Amino acid sequence: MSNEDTQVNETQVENEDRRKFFGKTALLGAGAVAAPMTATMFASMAKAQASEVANSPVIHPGELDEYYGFWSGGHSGEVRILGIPSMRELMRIPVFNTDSATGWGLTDESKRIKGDSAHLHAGDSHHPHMSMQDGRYDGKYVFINDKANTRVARIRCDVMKTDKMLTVPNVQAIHGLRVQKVPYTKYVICNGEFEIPMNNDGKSSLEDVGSYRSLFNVIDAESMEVAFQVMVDGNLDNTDADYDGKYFASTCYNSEMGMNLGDMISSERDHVVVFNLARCEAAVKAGKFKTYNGNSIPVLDGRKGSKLTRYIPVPKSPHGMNTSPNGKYFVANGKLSPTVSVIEIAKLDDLFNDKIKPRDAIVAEPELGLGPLHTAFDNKGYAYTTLFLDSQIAKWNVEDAIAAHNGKKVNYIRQKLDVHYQPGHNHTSAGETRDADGKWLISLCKFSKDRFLPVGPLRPENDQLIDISGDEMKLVHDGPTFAEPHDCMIVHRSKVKPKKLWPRTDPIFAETIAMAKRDGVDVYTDNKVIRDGKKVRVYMTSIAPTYGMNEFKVKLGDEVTVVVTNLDQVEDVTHGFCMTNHGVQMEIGPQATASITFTADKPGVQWYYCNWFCHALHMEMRGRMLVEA
Ligand code: CUK
Ligand code: CUA
Repeated sequence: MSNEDTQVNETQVENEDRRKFFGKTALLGAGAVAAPMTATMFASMAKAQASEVANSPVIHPGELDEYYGFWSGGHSGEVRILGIPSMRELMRIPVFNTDSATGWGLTDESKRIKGDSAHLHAGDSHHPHMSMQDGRYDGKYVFINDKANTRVARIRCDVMKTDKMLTVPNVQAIHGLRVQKVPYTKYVICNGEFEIPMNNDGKSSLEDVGSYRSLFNVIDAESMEVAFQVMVDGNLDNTDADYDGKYFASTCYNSEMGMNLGDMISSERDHVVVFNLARCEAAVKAGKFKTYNGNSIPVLDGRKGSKLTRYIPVPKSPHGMNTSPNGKYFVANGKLSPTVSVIEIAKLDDLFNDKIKPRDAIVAEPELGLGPLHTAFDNKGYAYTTLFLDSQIAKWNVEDAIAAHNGKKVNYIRQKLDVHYQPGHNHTSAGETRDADGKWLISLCKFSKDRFLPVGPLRPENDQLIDISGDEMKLVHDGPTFAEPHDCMIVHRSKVKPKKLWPRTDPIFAETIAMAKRDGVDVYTDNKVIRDGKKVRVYMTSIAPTYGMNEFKVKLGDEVTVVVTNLDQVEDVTHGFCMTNHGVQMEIGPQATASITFTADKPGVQWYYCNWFCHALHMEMRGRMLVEA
């Protein structure tokens, strides 16, 4: 018996088992009888199984995923980490929301990070994007916008916690957000979507919509301060950066500056604004800017006719903006137009030097289907565009689309795959970097309808995993998610190196430890109560399964700050601190210090307990706050 025969026979055994299963189902269903399998059918099935092994979404128990997926949590305000391709949710990173499990938004450390917006408990996160070195993820930070409250936050990927947050002045509703890719992420770029009067102080005319402006924002990635802003014509939607460190491009969907739907979509064309980074930086240096609203942020004038920007007309109401990973093209997605507009980045120098007209930078405008919103890329010259209205993803060849634009008779569309349903963003593995590998595509579908068990009028979204390693896209997984992933990105696991324990010198709680020092407390050895007028600071350690302090006494009405330092050195041993009936709870990771402040407004015995299961005696890990009236 030849090797091949053996293989076929083994496959045959497997397939015969499967056939019984399928056969029975089929019989129950439609009374159909399974056709006998031929040797060719077996061989092709074996081949199909082999190719599935090469790019399999199946991650067996105990196995690890190849990629980290960073997911926007939409109006939940958070960011989530998924394993790809299993689509298992690995972690949630609270950002703009308040989180009961970790105490994000409740602890003193998180309030310090949230800064002037610490009192806000809601957010709308859309676009998570990782910092880069030379067009490749560097594993350092993930940045995310908050459309609802005009914020940008930074997540530190060594601990997967938010460490900076900024409310962006002079604008309203930060929407599109990306990072500078080359030479490195010096800047985070983002769009102020909703146009408002400059000096929005209620003193100038609110009716004069001609004075409303939308600004492009350039934020220093390290300091998380606004480096400068650029005033534009029209309002801005999505954005992306090139691979040369020269240009940023944003879509504009309301060049009319309409204040209602009819007016917003009245003209046939809107535009893409291209920003020239070197010229903008030079203008800031030369002091060619104005300031508004009483702050000192340089605002450059990039309206039509400016040297800093160029306006490329495209069919009306474009939405997504995506740079191809070979660095050649910006793709603006049509939304109301069935087309996408392909801008050749190499032509932008000539455009800025007035050697060509804006529309000359467009090298293709392929018609893909209804409602193109976002485009992702592989490493083989293919683009994948979500069609919101058609509920499909169109796979198309970029160079063929350019050839067609030049009059050649070629079909640039390779395949349309049904997705379920109404996709917004999509994303390929490492597809927004030079490392695009053409293995996986995610389609973030806004509606799941019939794809899952019904759970009431509110349904989950459906994040679908598609294998793009072969010639044809293959849908391999339906993933229900809660409100509402707008965007995601997929990072190879080799790029991310999270810590197992907190460094005791971590800046996230450095101020808390400094406070302890001022109180003469060593948080690693001491368990002490410090009274400071009506303020009481309670310092305690924790080591499974006990706190360093079993009881402490305060007076009714005291402002109590509890500082817990987790001395456990075993990875994954996180403790919690919960004061019953006070809305007080937080996470204390191994070797971390965390603090929370509340008013002791209930007399008598108030138990505190550990709410992260840490030990066989976890239930016993508790103590009493004795509140004297
Ligand atoms: S947006 Cu939501 S589907 Cu905020 Cu990037 Cu396009
Ligand atoms: Cu410590 Cu549970």
